[in-house]
Amino acid sequence: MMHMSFRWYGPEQDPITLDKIRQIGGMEGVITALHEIPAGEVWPEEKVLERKHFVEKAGLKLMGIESINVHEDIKYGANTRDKYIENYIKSLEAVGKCGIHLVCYNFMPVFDWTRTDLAQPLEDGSTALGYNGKICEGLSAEEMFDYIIKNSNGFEMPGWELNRRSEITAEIKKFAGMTADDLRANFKYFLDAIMPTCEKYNIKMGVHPDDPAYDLFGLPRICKCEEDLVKIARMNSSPYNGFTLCTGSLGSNPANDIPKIIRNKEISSRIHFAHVRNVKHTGDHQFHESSHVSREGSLDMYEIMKALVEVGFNGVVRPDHGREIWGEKARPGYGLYDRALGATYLQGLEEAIRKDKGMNYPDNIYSTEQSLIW
Ligand code: DNO
Ligand code: MN
Repeated sequence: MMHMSFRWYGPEQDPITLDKIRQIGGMEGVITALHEIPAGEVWPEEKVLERKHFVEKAGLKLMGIESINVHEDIKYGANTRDKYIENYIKSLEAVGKCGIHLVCYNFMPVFDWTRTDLAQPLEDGSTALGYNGKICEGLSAEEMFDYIIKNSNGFEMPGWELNRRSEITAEIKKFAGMTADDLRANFKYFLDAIMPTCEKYNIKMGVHPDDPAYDLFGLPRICKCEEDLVKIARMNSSPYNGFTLCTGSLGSNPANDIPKIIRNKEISSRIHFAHVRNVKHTGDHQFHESSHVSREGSLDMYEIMKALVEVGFNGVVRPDHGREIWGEKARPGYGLYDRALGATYLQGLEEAIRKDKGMNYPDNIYSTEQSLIW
């Protein structure tokens, strides 16, 4: 069975407390990161251990890291990359020594995910993250910054922090002329360097898809579709080289058939982590996030969960972004309530699918027999 988790930004940065997360039905643990450590710097083992103990004291497990961010020089292939890769390896060692066996990361140049609206009002009175390509794809990145700042209710989107505005044009220019194949070569260089450490410490790496799953600001993107994922799988044959299957990110492009991607034999065995959420397409390069429920979005969550069960995915799963509901003022996409509803809905789907197939479904998530096998 899958193991349900919840993203948590840590004691200083997340207004949601662990005791609340602990009360979500079926919740086994959290996915977290040392967000205060900038990309490129080494994660101290004692800091990781401290976070792990903090989580465990609340009766939860620390089930994985999201993310150890990859320094831009590694993506760019700069001369300095070896130093940053060495630091990345040291961070992996720290995580591994603490008994954490899952790391989610991404290889998107310059940005993490991009949205044009962090609080798009929906008909039911909730708000959700939205994206309108007509706005974003007509603006320069600096103009986009100004647009987001005006429309984000004072919240920041990761990668779009105010203090990055002045450097963003220069960062994008650096990548000008880089092709997707150039970026792939840099990705392979990185994977080849880190895989021996992942094998030694049993750390499964799950690269997160680009979001939205198409090119932006002329930057190369290499994790957008089935073909891209297959290319990544072939870059390094280690089973530790794998994916964070994020249905909402891949699903931002209606051309992506998610159950088919999950069933692809070169991909399925490498799914190390699943982010399961729904999106509603409203036009070409236009969507907003929705509740996790199938009929509220454009993705069939039953088919997605069925595909995950059928390929034997028994790893860590989490609801991804949620709407803001019931008046909650939260970090955009990461409120408590809607993600909690998502987590129980996904468990309901999995339970029904497994029982219907006569597969076992443990009656106690804490029994050692059913605990996560790394
Ligand atoms: C969006 C989120 C991402 C993710 C990072 C991983 O779907 O899951 O922000 O955390 O891209 O590095
Ligand atoms: Mn995701």
